[in-house]
Amino acid sequence: MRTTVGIVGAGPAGLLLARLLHRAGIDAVVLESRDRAYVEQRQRAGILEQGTVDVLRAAGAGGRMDREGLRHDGIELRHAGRRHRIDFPALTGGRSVMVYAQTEVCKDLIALQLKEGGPLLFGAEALAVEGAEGDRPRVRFRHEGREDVLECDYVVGCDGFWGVARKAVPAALSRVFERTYPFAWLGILADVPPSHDELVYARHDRGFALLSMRSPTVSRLYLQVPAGTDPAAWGDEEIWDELERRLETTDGWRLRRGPVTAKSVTPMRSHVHEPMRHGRLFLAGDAAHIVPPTGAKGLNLAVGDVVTFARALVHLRDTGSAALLDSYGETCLGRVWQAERFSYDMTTLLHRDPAASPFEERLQLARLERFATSRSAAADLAEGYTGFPFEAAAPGGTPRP
Ligand code: RFL
Ligand code: PHB
Repeated sequence: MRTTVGIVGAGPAGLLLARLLHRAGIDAVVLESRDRAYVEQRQRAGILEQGTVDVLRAAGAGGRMDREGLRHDGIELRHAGRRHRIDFPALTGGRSVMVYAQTEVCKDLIALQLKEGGPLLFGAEALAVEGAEGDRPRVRFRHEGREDVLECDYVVGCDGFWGVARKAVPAALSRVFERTYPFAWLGILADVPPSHDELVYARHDRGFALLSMRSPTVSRLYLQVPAGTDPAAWGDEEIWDELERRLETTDGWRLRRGPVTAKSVTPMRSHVHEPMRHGRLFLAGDAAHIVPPTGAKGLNLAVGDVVTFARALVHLRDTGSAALLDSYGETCLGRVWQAERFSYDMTTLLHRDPAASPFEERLQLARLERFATSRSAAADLAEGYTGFPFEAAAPGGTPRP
């Protein structure tokens, strides 16, 4: 098999990249190790930044998102029983976010790819990326019990944190920047209308809690739990009781309970692999970087990476200049590190660190108080949450998608 761009992984990064390249008239083949149902059901992100929404629309993949997604103009911060709303449009000159689940983004992109795009092979596991330093990089993969080779001009590793693409960067050239946290998130999906019309991020002495949603009838909620917690150790009523305690306010707000339809535990990690490019291999999304979910940034970063790659390749085709491809890593990493900083700040602002000293706990409360009293502190949070514009990180004012 031969193609221009070999894409490893059909998560949001790989699927959107395939769509952007198809629209630009560039051939690509997507290899995905899991089956379609698994990829479409995997519960993950829920928040799309304004820039992500714009990119999906421009790629002709925004129809259902615009019909079913929920535009959110703010979030609520809670602590000590009090609530403080962060008003995004007022603080950012009109920006907002969209609640539209990653599962739905993936379903929409898969349907488009199968209908209009190039090959997307499910059950095709990449075994290794080879020859990245030369002109003809290859992906060795296994599909339907047979080993095969995909020959490419470029390979983009969109295969997530546990993928194989990153391993093709020689260890001597790789640098990893990492932090793990002593806590995780226990997440549930529940068939009950959300108890608030915007997301609620709560800091409590017993730990962090998040109220989110998937639709007007489905709630998504999270609890901070110790790292390594077994989700089966938590009964449904126990989860609701704990959510109620941590989300409680002094003004009579009530949490609605309903049947729990899914339960899982997500570890928390910050991780950046540099460089994001080695020869003709480019890393994108979780394959190159992980953020803790408190900032709702992971999917949006993946989108930023593949937009940068697609633009750079189109620029090369149209002008003969490889300048944008050469600056791919630098362009992406500027935005990645801003998102790492924001996600770290949100995480340390809202979680209860079992090792924190009383001094550090007082500082955490003082940081929270700032959002209620300082417009510039609130504006900084709103800017980070609604997203760092894709073009701001690009050298020389790169054109929009
Ligand atoms: P993915 O989604 O992990 O997709 C990688 C794909 O590659 C496949 N794969 C392979 N295919 C072929 N050969 C191999 N050898 C392969 N190895 C792996 C995998 O099967 C998979 O299909 O990475 P991608 O595309 O970079 O997308 C990243 C996002 O999924 C991730 O950053 C977000 O889900 C993170 N995240 C959130 N991001 C947000 O922007 N907003 C949020 O609100 C948000 N909430 C979350 C989150 C992640 C969470 N978890 C579970 C980690 C909430 C949670 C709880
Ligand atoms: C979600 O709805 O899954 C979600 C929302 C916001 C976050 C993380 C996850 O920060």
